[in-house]
Amino acid sequence: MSGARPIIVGPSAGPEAPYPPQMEGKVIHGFGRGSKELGTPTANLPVDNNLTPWISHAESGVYFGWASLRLPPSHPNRPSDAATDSDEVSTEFSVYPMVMSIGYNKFYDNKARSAEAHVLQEFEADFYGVEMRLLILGFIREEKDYPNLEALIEDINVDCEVARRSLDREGWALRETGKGTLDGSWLLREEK
Ligand code: ADP
Ligand code: RBF
Ligand code: MG
Repeated sequence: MSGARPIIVGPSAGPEAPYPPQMEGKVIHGFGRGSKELGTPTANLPVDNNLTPWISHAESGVYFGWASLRLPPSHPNRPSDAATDSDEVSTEFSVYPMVMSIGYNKFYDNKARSAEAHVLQEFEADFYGVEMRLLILGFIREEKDYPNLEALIEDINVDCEVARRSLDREGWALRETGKGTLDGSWLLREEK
């Protein structure tokens, strides 16, 4: 047992320095270990120390924040009012809460660092290759090793709940959604 964990993290007024770092890229295939079967699929982004210098010295662990996806018109979960250009390319990002893991997946003893985000929303289809942006607002816990898969899943489920509750406060909401004060304009910017 890992003992009781806080159900909310970060000050209620909103994220504190050094947050928010950000990263973006096209969703790649991960290790295919079936996080989806565990109930928490994770959209993996390439880790590039040149594009995101902060990541090389970020603590390995679980982070949370807002994600945006530029879902193509063919994707079943694309908002119906989203615009497309003449080539049927999506020009709009949609925003979702997310929880993510940055690290070596101690449980699996990976040699390369990975960054993978579980978007807190159900999707009816995969979105490999889609552009994803992550605005990282806070740290939940350090990366751990586990005696078994069930213990890892249990902690991941708590992480999702902590992320949801922590983001569900005015100081952590995005101005763009009309609910908060945080600047999330980068998540929606339309440059290609
Ligand atoms: P992989 O090892 O290739 O990353 P996963 O089992 O982690 O495989 O599944 C990840 C894929 O599942 C993502 O790339 C995305 O296309 C899809 N997916 C569906 N729902 C979600 C979600 N809520 N959050 C993240 N990815 C999701
Ligand atoms: N892997 C670990 O080895 N240790 C962890 O503490 C850990 N925490 C995670 C927390 C969250 C919210 C998520 C989405 C993943 C986490 N992982 C962790 C990564 C997990 O091992 C990985 O998603 C699966 O191995 C599939 O690649
Ligand atoms: Mg994954």
